[in-house]
Amino acid sequence: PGNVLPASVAGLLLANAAFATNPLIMDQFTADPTARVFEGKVYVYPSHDIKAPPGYKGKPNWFVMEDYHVFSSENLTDWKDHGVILKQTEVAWADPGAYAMWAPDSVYKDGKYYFYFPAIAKAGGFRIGVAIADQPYGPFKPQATPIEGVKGIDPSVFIDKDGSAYLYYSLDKIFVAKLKPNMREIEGEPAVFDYLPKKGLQEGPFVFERNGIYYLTYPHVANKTERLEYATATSPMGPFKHAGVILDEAESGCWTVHHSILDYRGQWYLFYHDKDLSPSFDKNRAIRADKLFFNADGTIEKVVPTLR
Ligand code: FUB
Repeated sequence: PGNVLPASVAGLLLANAAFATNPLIMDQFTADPTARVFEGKVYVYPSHDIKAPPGYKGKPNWFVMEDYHVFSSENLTDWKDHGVILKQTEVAWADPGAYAMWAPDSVYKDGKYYFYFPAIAKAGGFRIGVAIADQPYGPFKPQATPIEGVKGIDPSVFIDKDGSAYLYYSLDKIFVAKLKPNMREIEGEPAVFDYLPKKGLQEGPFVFERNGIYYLTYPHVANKTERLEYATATSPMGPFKHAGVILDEAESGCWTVHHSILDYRGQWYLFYHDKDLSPSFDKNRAIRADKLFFNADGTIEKVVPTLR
């Protein structure tokens, strides 16, 4: 019919209209958003801050997290909550009273969705687990054991154009390990990016590629709280060279700035969090998204945070 726009034009208009209404999720606390494009939609895998439940015996005034939800959207404004995709009590190796389901990631490879998450093991210490699903919204089935040879938090997986997958994570420094094709084991020993700042770099690495440049982005405490910085390389294993600041320290004083970056319908976005729904307690956070722009030489312009 004459009054229907061709799909290509409609897609272009939608891409230009796509914007985020911050914070993205209003009915629960969310943090550490990893956003991915699956099946033409944006799926966000955040961690889920909650108030300490009765009987909680962990560190007071700290992060309390017992499960994960996933949210999807086509316009970054209307979000569908797909509900709980994984709980600490479903993970055989995790301490069910630790409430430490920290920042996760999810990637797609060869027909399966792989969800990577940290948790405190029954044997002690942070380990990283993998749960596998046929759909981006689960149900995710956790593996019986955490990834062998990996101790740390904040897993983030980058799959290169040749299909090779790399696991980045933190334990006071940023580590990288190549994943085997089964996506559940690493090849050899993890390597450490020990040439990045020695102090104040303890969590939240994220890697993406654009025009042959590999970007390693990470929170760094250069002053009082975390700000978002990045380094670039010609290989996903580095060496990475510091290249600038993407997001300044939050004016709100929120200490953490866990994030992810993605290209959705031709526009790049930074997903991050602040404490919009809990101004007096920065362990109850709220996820946001804002547009991100590149300069002609591949450097990143500082992101301007917006609310509503
Ligand atoms: O959400 C718990 C921890 O706070 C994350 O793992 C860190 O990246 C920081 O955001």
